[in-house]
Amino acid sequence: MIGDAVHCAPAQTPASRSAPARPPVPPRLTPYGLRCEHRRTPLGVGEPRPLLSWRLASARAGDDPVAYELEVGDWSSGRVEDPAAIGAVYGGPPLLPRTRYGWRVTVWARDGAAGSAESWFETGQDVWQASWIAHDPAAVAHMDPPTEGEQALSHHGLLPCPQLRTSFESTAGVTRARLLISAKGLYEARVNGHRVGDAELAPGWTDYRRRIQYQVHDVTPFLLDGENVLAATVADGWWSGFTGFDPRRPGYHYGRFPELIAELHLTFDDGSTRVVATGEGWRTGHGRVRYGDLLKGECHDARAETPGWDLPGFDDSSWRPAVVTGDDHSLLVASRDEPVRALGELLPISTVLVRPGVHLVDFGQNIAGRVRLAVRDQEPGRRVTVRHGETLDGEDRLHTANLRTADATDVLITAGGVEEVFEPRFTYHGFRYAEVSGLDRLDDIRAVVLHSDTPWTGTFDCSDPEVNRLHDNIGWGQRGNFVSVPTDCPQRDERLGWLADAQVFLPTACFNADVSGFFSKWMRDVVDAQSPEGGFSNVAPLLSGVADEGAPGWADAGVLVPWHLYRVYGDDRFLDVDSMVRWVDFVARHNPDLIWRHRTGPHFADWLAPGPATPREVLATAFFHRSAALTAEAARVRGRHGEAERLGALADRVRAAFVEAFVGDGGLVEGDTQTGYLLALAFDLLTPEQSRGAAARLAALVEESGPQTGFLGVNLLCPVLSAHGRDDLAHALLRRTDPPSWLYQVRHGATTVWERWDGVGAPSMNSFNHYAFGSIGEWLYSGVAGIDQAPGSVAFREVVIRPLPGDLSRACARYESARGLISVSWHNDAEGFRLETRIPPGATATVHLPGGDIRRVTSGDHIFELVRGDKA
Ligand code: RAM
Repeated sequence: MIGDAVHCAPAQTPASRSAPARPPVPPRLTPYGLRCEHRRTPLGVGEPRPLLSWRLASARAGDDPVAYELEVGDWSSGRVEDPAAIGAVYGGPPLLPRTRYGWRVTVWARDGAAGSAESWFETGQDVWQASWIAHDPAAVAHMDPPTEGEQALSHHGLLPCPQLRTSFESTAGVTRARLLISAKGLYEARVNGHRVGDAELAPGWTDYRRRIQYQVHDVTPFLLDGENVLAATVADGWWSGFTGFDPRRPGYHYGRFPELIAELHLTFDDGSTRVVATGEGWRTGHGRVRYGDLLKGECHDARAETPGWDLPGFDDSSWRPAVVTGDDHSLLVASRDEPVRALGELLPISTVLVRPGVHLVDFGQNIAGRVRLAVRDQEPGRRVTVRHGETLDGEDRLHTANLRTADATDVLITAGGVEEVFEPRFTYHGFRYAEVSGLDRLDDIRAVVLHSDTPWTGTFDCSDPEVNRLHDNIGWGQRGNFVSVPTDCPQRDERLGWLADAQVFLPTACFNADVSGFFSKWMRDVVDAQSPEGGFSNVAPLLSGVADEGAPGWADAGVLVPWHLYRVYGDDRFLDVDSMVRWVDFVARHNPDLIWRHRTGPHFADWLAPGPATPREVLATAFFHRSAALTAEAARVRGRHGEAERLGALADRVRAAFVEAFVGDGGLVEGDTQTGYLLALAFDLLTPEQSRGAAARLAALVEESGPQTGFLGVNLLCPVLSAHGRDDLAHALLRRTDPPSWLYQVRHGATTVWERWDGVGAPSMNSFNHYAFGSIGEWLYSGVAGIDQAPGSVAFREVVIRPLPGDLSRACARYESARGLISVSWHNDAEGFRLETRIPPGATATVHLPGGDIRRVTSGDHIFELVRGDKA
């Protein structure tokens, strides 16, 4: 008997606030999941001609769209015959600033039936009137003698977090209030005592020397008749705090002290308007946050609390005037991404008193975030310390050697009283364990999960619980490392936007979550970091002290990432052809014989490969070819045919140079390493005959020693093996439990993916939450479950369903693609194979059944059964 199809469970943690609940499948063709610039109902859209997009659903098979109409305010696109469309760029008159636009999309099916859906967005502004303000840092020493608690702390020269406030009179009848706000540093804003918005670590990280994002918040419900207060606390953040591994600060990376800029726009019921802006007249003082730093941690002295400071009636006469630091608005841009948010909470799985007054708490999951705890009935002045670690030394001590100089220590000095709740606001840590000292009793503690809000789009489940745990670990690694920028790791003094890590993990990330907005912002960071000569960097945002000339496979992310985003989301504006061309021309200019030897930056080679080293020029030249070929494709898509031809020809010449220099008889690639073969095969550098030889040699190497790749080959291992007919080997790798392997980590208690295959390395270079090796996640969806798209397809218009069961008995995956839901659920046993799949409207699919049977299907639900054995 073949069992019923199993339906994948929804994602296990609330991974987004910006995602609506999935609607039931409508009986007829209907658009849903409407987005403006890849975000749901965004406030503060900066794009003059925003992209408006939608997904499609229908309960009827073959209920495909033929045309759409977009209406925005009074403008209409008219009926546009385009069966492929899932979005269009606004084409009406210039949009007004700070204005809400309702929009509607109508989609017609083949039989003339129409379905429509509505949404809205609000524009931001280009013209500002506010000034940047700050607490005068020179005055801090005089005004705030260190408290007792601070003296006991080593706080690395970090200063108290300034509170800034202004009050203003208003009348009743505010119909609309919008706060446009940003900071050099981090801000948390308040209106009449209410916390504004739910963004954490806002305004996020960019290279602040080039671009500073602002956010817009709806604060209409908070306005009062009479006196009102607009207030904010600011912290150093990435701007002037400890950032990355170079501890020089302040003033080394970006700035010296935090600054705030804000405009509160009020609209009254009589149509009049008023703006309250940062500038002269603001007051500033300090409160409970004695310092807040991303790496060192945060210290609150609850005795220094200034009750009511964010409410009307507070006497701020002892506060100082805020200093106006400038009027330059040229770097302010509207946010392109959803902010970091608190998107889940974990209760401890164990709390143990390990020494008097010291509790060790295990949250059971390695995350990025922070701890919130309640402190009851304490005398004033008690010091409660929370330290964080990913693993333990022995049974009862945090392992902190891998944090390097990130103290990851939060401190509360209690004020006394019935109950105090402590949660830091301007820091985050990578941890599974917390050590809390200073309390005899610990009964209310949780871990708050923070990450950039990227709506979760993928679920995967199969018959091997260890593979499922691996999939979960990959997802947790994604959450913990998508914190404003895609970071390498969330725990140590690094947390940088390394380009290769992002490049190899991106295809996995795109299945797990809708990362279009997140990467639309980060690609701006990547282009901001491009050198005047055209070189992409190693990290983005750029900061001082990190070699900025990009290495092969790192810098190439400037081409590989936008190309993949275009293919997944169908938005060709990801293809910034100018920046891509400048990159390829840069490499070509410095390497006239087309072997990439010069200007390779710090050439990280195949980073952390356990096996024999892949020759550097093999790696580099393979990436050179890949970047040239994809840039040619991108130019073609954007109608830049001259560039397309020129770079296509260059790519051909690089391929020829590669083969000439590095490929021997039978497809042997110089160095004879797994990554050498993987790159040559995946990047299409070989003739069919050479490919056969190379694939056979790759398979032999994998059989001999398991995975031997570092960061630059790991994402290709299983996809290339299965593309060359060795899904048996790909499965063997997936299920392998000896080191190096993915399940070795799972068997050894991993809850995220480790920096090193075996978790063994110099303590200072041994992160337990590094997603690069988690890039096998893509193949769980595209290989094991079998959801992929055809080579020339964009936004899953031509779906490929090709499950690779191996010896698993079942798997299922659901993927909310840019076009709509794609799902697969299959069972495999001695008696037969049964597959259920859903294809979204507007797509067709090729279904590859085990045994070689290939079927073409329309959109809709389909079931296939292969009966084996006696029943055949
Ligand atoms: C390490 C980072 C990152 C890697 C670079 C080369 O320090 O952790 O993962 O891309 O170096």
